[in-house]
Amino acid sequence: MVVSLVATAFWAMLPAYVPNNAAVLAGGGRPIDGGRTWGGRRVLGDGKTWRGTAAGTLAGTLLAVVLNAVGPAVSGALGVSLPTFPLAAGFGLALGAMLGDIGASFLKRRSGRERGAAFPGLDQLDFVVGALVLALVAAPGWFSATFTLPVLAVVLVMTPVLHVVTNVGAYLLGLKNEPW
Ligand code: CTP
Ligand code: K
Ligand code: MG
Repeated sequence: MVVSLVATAFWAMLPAYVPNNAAVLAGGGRPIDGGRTWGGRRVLGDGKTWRGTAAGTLAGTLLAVVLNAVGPAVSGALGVSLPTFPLAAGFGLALGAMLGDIGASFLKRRSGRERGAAFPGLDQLDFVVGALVLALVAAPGWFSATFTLPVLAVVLVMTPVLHVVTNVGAYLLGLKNEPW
């Protein structure tokens, strides 16, 4: 029961977990805000680029396709029934994760935080909220069948933990400038 809940939550959120990490690897080039400022501060900052956003969205969407291919084998091995992703669901999770992160940068700049500054709470959940909202809009039937209340609860507890672990890991590997 618990194994099945955690496995389902993790699997269903994988297309939302990967985009931020793909963006770190692929980031660079033109910032989305084109350098524009608002109220004396950057709208988003140099940390939100077109390339990173496109790469992250593509990576998450492609991962959903791969998960669909290997899902039956993994489901069988674990003895649980893992969700499959309609294309709209994978794309919604991936793009939503990127948009949530971009929205958080917008709020960080408005509150005077420079690029790379931490915003505890927001940093760990921005992309989850974005991913869930866009998945709900893009694939409402799939969303309600997959994200039952217990699965949602596991997602909200598990994601911040995974986020901290992966970001500290990326920092230690020299891939990220800050451990958050
Ligand atoms: N990145 C990107 N495009 C995005 C998200 C991330 O290019 N949409 C890349 C950038 O190189 C960024 C790095 O991934 O610097 C780390 O992402 P993140 O921690 O989200 O950005 P920060 O640089 O910390 O900027 P912010 O304070 O705005 O979050
Ligand atoms: K971030
Ligand atoms: Mg950061």
